[in-house]
Amino acid sequence: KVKSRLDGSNPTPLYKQLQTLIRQAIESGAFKVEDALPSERDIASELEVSRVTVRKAVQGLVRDGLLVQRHGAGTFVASRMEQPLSKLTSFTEDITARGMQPSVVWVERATGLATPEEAMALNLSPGVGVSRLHRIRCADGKALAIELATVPQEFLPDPLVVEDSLYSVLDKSGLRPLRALQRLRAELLQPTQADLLGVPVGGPTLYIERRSFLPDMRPIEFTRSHYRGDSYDFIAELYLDSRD
Ligand code: 16G
Repeated sequence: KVKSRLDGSNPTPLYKQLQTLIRQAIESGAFKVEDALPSERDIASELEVSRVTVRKAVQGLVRDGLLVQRHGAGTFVASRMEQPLSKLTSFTEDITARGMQPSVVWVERATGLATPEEAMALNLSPGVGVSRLHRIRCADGKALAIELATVPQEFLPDPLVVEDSLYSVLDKSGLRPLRALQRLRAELLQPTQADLLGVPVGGPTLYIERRSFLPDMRPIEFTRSHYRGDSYDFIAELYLDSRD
């Protein structure tokens, strides 16, 4: 029984122990996406802890994006984001399409000289000027990804003109990417990244690299992103090759 697993003599605060229990219940599938959590009062009496403890635990998990609170309805297990892999859309478009509010926290917005990796990815000579946009991408205030976009300075002379959406700025100059190559791999969050996303160090992340091209095939963007592994599902539709 759950009760025996909250331990007042344990140096870990009770609300943290409760958070661990709820996380485990979600991970094990005992609580599923969109399931309602029992009421604060029921959890408190079931586990013999104060309602203050329950509230504190729940509030922390809401901040982490694991639970959502709906006024008058209660607390629910948050659904994960589903992101199609085959559409060349921008973060701003993806989030807006879900009825959420995108926002940006800037880490850095500056020009510099292309690193060997960037030069290779963008097919530039090493040392050519680039604009870099390093930012945290959020939806309804929750940090979902860290993104470092590198664009040849030729196409984006002043990175400060990008206030929220890179693609809308490029679009206005007739530079909307038409095609992209994307690579995904699993990584563990490093301390700085975990800090920026506000999640525990060593948590899962999907590292995504996107190279985008203009209609004339010139590379326009090399973007390295870390998406929260606990919040994102990337989905794709597959077809059998036609064999005629
Ligand atoms: C997405 C793209 C990123 C692009 C950004 C533009 C992935 C993995 N990455 O985050 O390459 O730079 O959208 O979004 O999908 P924005 O127009 O909102 O700045």
